[in-house]
Amino acid sequence: MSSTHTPPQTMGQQYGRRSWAEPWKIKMVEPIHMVSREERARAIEAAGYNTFLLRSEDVYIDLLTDSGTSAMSDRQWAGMMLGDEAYAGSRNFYRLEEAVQTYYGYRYVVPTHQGRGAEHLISQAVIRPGHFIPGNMYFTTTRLHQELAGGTFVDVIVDEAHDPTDLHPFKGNIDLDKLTALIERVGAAQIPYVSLAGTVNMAGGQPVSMANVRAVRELCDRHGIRIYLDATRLVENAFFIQEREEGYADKSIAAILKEFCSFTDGAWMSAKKDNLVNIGGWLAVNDEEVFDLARNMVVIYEGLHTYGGMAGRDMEALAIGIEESVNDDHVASRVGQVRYLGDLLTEWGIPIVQPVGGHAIFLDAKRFYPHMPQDHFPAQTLAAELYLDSGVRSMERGIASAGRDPQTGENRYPALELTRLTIPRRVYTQAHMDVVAESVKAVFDGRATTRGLDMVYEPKYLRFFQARFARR
Ligand code: P61
Repeated sequence: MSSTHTPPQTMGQQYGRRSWAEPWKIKMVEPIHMVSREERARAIEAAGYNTFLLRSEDVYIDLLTDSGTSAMSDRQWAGMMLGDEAYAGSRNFYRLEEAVQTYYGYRYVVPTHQGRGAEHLISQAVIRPGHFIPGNMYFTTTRLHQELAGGTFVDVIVDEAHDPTDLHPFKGNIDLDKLTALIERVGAAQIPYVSLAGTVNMAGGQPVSMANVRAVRELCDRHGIRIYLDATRLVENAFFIQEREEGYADKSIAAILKEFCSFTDGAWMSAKKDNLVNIGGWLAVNDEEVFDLARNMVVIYEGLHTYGGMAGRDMEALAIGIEESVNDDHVASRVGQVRYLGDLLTEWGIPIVQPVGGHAIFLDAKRFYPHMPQDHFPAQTLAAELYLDSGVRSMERGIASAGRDPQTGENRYPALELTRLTIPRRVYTQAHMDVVAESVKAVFDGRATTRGLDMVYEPKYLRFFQARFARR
């Protein structure tokens, strides 16, 4: 890996033209269906106005998530044929282990079936009842695993992250004063690790700067606190560092990724995002004792420590996916496509989280529906309206996702009430983005008469996945 590097330029950039294109061509297609307005109305009502409960057959353009929805490359599909389905010691595991060590730089690797499997292992391995876990904004599954292990999550992200209009280039940064205040209040011994995510999903896919992770490392070193990273979308984070942080323009995504990881003690990964596979995950750490614990626990919850819930062929596709994911051209076009949609919506005056992040456009439902109280689920309503308008499926990221405080049982009222249009990697074209943009515009134009929802069924854990709603 060379230390300096000139990111490749598209034909458009080489000649100063406006055009750009994806760095791939399509070899296989999957038909998608247009559904009529009557069918959509029936489907969303049957789904209790929850887009997680729609059948994908009833969806036209699926922007529910970028998780497990990537198109694999021809090389990955070829790799699927090289699966070594041995129960123990599959050669594909060693390929995966080597890929994680090479590109992320950690010493020990434990495979898991997906991200939350790895969150479970790290949380159970190092959190004890009464512990506090500071982090740069919560993520639903991450926080729940920390709570189930007896910990309390404390948000220490910079204030700018909670303001969808603030243009700070690194809204995922940790606020060092907030972290210091927590250390002084509860004592370093009560903090097993800092939970650092790059990029920050719930904040709108916002990045963390290299300067910030370096400073967090220095602070944690002074207090003997570890840093564990949610590396799920760290490749996209590396792109923003390359683009925005001084001294990184001529460094490759791969070099930036590895440097970032070098400031942390380990990471958990939902490989279903950056790593370009439909299923998979891993936990990687430098500490032998933590590794030993996690490797022992993985056999209880996931599978033997050389497959962790994945088939051999899945691990092969993942090893190849890791390598492909750090390709500069790929990352630039991936974030570029998200930005293309964001720029259209911005031009049309539609309120979205700014700056546009790495994996999704987040519509600001509070400003979309200023007449709607948060208890009427504006972001959930907006997701239902978008589906109704065009069969585009999005996801609520607001009060339903935030859930209840485990101590008081009261609803949490997050500052951000967002509807996420999440772009799968290498799947949709610019024409699909145009359809989405026009649909958002149509829903925006009809916003004044839109009424909210009531929650009529509420599961105990991660309620947003299975909750049901009715029109008010
Ligand atoms: C997503 F509505 N994300 O964004 P797993 N860390 C991070 C994630 O984004 C993540 C996981 C850990 C999903 C799927 C999903 O509330 C939800 O492989 C930053 O999904 O187990 C997953 O990784 C967990 C959607 C998860 C949700 C939780 O769409």
